[in-house]
Amino acid sequence: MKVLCCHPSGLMYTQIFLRLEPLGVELVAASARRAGHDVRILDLQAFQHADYFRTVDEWKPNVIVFGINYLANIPEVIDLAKETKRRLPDCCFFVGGHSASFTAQEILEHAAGAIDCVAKGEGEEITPLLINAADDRKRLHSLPGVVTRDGEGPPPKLIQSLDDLTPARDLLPKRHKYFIGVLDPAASIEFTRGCPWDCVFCSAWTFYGRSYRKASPEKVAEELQQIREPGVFIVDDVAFIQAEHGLAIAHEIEKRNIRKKYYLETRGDVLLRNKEVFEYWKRLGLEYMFLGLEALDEEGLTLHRKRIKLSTNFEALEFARSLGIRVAINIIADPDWDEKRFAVIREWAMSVPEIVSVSVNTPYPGTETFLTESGRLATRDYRLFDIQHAVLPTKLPLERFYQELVKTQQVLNMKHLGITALKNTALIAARLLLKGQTNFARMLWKFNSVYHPELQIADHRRPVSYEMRLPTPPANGERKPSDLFVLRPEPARQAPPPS
Ligand code: B12
Ligand code: SF4
Repeated sequence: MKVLCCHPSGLMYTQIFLRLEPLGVELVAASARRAGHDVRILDLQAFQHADYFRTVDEWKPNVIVFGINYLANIPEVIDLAKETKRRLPDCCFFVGGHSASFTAQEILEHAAGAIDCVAKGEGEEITPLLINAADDRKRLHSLPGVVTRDGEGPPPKLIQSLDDLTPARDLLPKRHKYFIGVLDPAASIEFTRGCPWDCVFCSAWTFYGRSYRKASPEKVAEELQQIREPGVFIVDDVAFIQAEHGLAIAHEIEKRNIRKKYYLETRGDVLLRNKEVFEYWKRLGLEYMFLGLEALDEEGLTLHRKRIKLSTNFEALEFARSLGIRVAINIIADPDWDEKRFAVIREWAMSVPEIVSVSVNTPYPGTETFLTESGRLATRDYRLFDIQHAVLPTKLPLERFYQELVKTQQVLNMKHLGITALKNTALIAARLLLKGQTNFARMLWKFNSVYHPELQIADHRRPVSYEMRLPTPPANGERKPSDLFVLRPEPARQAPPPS
């Protein structure tokens, strides 16, 4: 069978700061290829819709799979499915991925028959079974995790091992398009899957049922050895939770003399607990680190259930500085912030050397806040659920809120493009341009054309074709966090609760 594996377009964030290879779609493609199919990948972060339809018209795939990790991409994929079925009525159109798993029923309803099924959970083992059922679509909803308009199969299962499959990086065209800041070009890699914490605004832990799994250090090192890009983005939610795993990977890398520059995301408490791991990784090429600080007060941290003290976060920043690692941090802006609150954040952010970004508190399906806050939603337009728009009522008039938000983002962006920074930045940009890498240089002057209060407001005024479904109250009136889980590991595979 001819199988086309796709990732939808990039959101606001990817137009400026980074664009990364779609690892999940590459794994799905690898499993289809291993099953003997003729597979192509098309990533709409790097291609246009016109390219997609050209492939559909000319290559005529039997099966198209889309990975939807981001809610904001749901309307785009539904519209693509409808047009695909108009051009190629016999083709099977399957959808999976993080956000699709939390919204399977409603996606199928909106698509009105254009999407044959949504597969919840991990794609590696289910994909070949989906493709096999393409000739007899009535069988689809008997498969684990698969939802069709006719019914739903048994619950999805965790895959046996993270070592079993390598992402089909070789099938991804235009690899030079993927970058994060000065790591241009950059590939991505996964060391572990899942997160043992349970922050109320996050769906990473609910998707994996609070499980935590590791790839073997040998497999990781083998993959790194095959990666051609000099920069590597480690996609783990929280890197190096278990020191021995981080150290074992580091040993393998050193043994094989692999030289790369790395970016990772972790938590302040993990950084402080496993200092030796981060020191080792600094020596191996760890350049950038993202710390999800989220709030600058104890009350905010408690509300987000970050399970960390403010003082720990600040101590972690000190430690990262002492290592000479460039740190990016995120603060969650609440829709009830006023001018004063934004000003406090700007002042603080200007006083620290880190790269600070601000996102907007967004309750989305799969999170606990979606259950508690969705009654207050000011919009149910999926496209606005990208944590850059306000979907809850703002205390300030919406225009004022966006003016403050964008002003804050602008100030923080300029902070890194100040005179000295600009000089260094220009040198880096020139070096990359000489190598033919233009992503970083382009990003430098694009900010104002993407982040603008009027553009944000205009996004709210677009006609809405598909509206997000609100959660239904539980049958017995009681809700447990595990009701949110997509994957439900046996207790033995669940991660121990964080201390
Ligand atoms: C790496 C990452 C990124 C990377 C992007 C990677 C990429 N190009 O896809 C970067 C840093 C760019 C990023 C940015 C953003 N991210 Co992000 N990101 C992640 C993260 C940490 C891991 C994703 C990943 O690569 N995992 C590893 C791969 C192997 O897994 P996977 O992609 O999920 O694929 C598996 C399954 O989903 C499934 N699958 C996937 N596709 C398909 C298709 C079919 C047919 C089937 C059957 C199965 C299937 O099988 C795969 C293998 O098991 C997740 C959290 C998480 N743990 O999932 C958040 C997450 C997906 N991101 C999130 C958010 C909010 C964002 C941003 C909007 C943030 C922002 N500041 O703007 C932006 C949007 C960027 C955009 N796409 O335009 C949210 C999603 C929220 C939502 N519901 O929409 C998540 C869940 C994090 C969270 N805290 O809740 N992100
Ligand atoms: S620690 Fe990070 S990945 Fe884990 S639940 Fe909290 S925000 Fe999500």
